[in-house]
Amino acid sequence: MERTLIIVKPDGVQRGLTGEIIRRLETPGLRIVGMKFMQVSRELAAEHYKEHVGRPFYPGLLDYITSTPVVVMALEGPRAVDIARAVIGKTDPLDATPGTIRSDLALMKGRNLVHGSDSAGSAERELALWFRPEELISWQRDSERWLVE
Ligand code: IDP
Ligand code: MG
Repeated sequence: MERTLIIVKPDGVQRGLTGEIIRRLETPGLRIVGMKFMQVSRELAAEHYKEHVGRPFYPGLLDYITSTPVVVMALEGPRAVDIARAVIGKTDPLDATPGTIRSDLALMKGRNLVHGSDSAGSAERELALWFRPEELISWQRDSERWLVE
């Protein structure tokens, strides 16, 4: 089992796509183990996106992610990081495979609706950044044996 951090970015919340995005991630079998609705501080945004400091899009990225509230989730499942990235699609909606969230619902990199951790290491770092340990809840779902062999 693995956990990943998902953010429905401000454009997702503003466009009323929160439910649609959760549905696309939850339906394949990923399980919600943490979720909150929050306004992101500049400090948290900068820490989350620190690998992109110095890139031309970085200031705009911080403005975007801190503009209006987001929904942040921790999802759990086998290979959760890669499964979520597959459902989300490539960074640029034009490169994303049809059927993915970004291909189906977004137009450009700077408004691509959703964040998903890109590796197990990033997931661990990001989950610790966005959630206190007690906000992540381990639980079992009765349908598990029909999703995981
Ligand atoms: P990812 O979200 O697919 O992992 P990253 O390369 O890690 O993509 O970039 C983080 C975020 O920064 C992207 O999701 C997107 O919101 C934004 N971003 C990346 N490249 C650009 C760009 O060229 N223009 C505008 N925004 C960008
Ligand atoms: Mg990334």
